[in-house]
Amino acid sequence: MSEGAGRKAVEVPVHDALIVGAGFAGLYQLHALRDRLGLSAHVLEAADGVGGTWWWNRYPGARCDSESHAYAFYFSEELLQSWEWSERYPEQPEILRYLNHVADRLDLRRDITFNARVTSARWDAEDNLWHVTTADGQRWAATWLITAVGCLSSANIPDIPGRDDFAGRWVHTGHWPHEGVDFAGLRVGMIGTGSTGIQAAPVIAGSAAHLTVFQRTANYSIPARNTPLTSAFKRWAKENAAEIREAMHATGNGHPWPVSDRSALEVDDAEREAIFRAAWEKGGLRLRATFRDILTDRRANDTAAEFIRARIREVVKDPTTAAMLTDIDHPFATKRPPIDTGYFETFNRDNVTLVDVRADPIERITPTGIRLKSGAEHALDIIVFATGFDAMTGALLRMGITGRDGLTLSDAWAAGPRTQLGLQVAGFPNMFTVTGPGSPSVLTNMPVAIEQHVEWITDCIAAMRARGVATIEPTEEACDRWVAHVNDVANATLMPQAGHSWYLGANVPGKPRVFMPYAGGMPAYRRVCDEVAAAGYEGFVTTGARTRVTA
Ligand code: N01
Repeated sequence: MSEGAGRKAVEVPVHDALIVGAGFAGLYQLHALRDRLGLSAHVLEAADGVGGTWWWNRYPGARCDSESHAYAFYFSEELLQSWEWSERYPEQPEILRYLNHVADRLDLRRDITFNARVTSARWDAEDNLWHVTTADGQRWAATWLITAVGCLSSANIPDIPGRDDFAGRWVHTGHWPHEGVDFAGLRVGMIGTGSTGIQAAPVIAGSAAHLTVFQRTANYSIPARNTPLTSAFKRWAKENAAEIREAMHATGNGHPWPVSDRSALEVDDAEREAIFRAAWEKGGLRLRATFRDILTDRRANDTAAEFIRARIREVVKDPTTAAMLTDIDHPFATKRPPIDTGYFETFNRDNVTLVDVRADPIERITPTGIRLKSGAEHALDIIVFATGFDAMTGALLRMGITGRDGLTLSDAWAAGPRTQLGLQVAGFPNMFTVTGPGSPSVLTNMPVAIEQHVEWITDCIAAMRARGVATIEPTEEACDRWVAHVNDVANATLMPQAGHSWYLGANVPGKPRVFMPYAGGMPAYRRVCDEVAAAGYEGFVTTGARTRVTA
């Protein structure tokens, strides 16, 4: 490939667009730019296959909490009709097969370089190009840089003293060994009781000699009630794809069911109980949608929280363990609510122990296990860190991004992420962040948020090219306004009340505490994005005439 006329010589492949990441977001972004706009677009992917989060998270029990018929691309009738999910919630290997199917059907692999971890991306204002370097020293350049790195892809491995002295093995769920881990005969310690730990514990307990779960914060969880899909349901989903898409676009969280418009406080106790019970029996995330005010009114939330605590007490036989599991310090769904298959039942097994490390914190990892502050020792052969991610900003900050006038993304975000619509950052021309901080992303069924972002970005690039624009970036004022709005919207909910939440960055020591996702829901967000574009990209500045790049 060569640079365009009038450019200074650069001995690197020059593309119109470089996309970082080959998960849902990167795959669709490549297709949209290459096949709709006819651009030279290329994906750099750190892993050796497509799949993003589903390539990395292979821990036992890994399964999505969106229902499979909604956890898919809806932009392509051909993709919808050519794929069939087998279960109500798709398991990690099946999602990986789906994304490989997408890559094959859309012929995407030829424009993806695997094993290419981006270590630096630097904006050069002289040639209006992003200069990108990968870990192997290879260099790349492009007019547009689109990060599609996922919100939950940078593992959070707590720096517990003594970790490296442990004589056994330790693994993080987000970097699960591809060959799997055989727990047979082993004493396993698992740290973390978020969505991941709650999915993994029952499966690990099934084969380990003993599982010790180290719980810092007790968590709500709702039975998933996973089941194979019937052929009638599969047929219904295919025949009604347009209606399902419409339903997903109509709800704040992008799932294909409506949120009730009733208050939990306007019905009597018996009716409320019956509604919660029906949602509990149905399983999954719908319990959050039973009443409109569960996330906005503490008294309404308490009714749901108490309902779930009562179910946990019914399941867990040992009263001390039940007390630890129900001693939950935050309102329901203010942290991402897990769904499970037999999580609370797991604590009735003889080979499972729950340890409260809020009451008695982990002091250190010793060569033979974990020692608590009280001096209690837990002998272990293997430690599983189900400790989550440096969410939403971690993967972006690790890429070594430097924008205009040497401004690094780390400096620009020193006090927390600042974006316009979660899409662009002031000082970083022509860089887009798919499902970036400040967008609904993790508060939604992700493919819905991803499709909207990819389409907005694609339309924006098309508009800039049509106008002969060289660069586009948001103004500082627009970013300030959006960050203030994101905060206002979050503060109108109960979500900031969950002290340890990764939504707030509070799970990573030293990370600024800022509520990162946009809690106003997809329809409102989509409307704002559309209005901004219709107003000629209000809040963004564009510069100069664009020099055309030929790949
Ligand atoms: O991570 P988490 P996750 N000492 O951050 C604990 C998505 N997801 O991987 O709460 C002791 O939620 C931490 O304790 P605390 C979903 O969006 C989806 O489970 O900070 N404990 C917490 O218990 C989800 O929300 C699916 O006090 C420590 C746990 O580790 C997101 O990914 C499945 C600790 C981390 O929980 C992340 O979930 C899986 C320490 N030093 C994941 N550090 C589905 O779709 C952390 N913890 C179903």
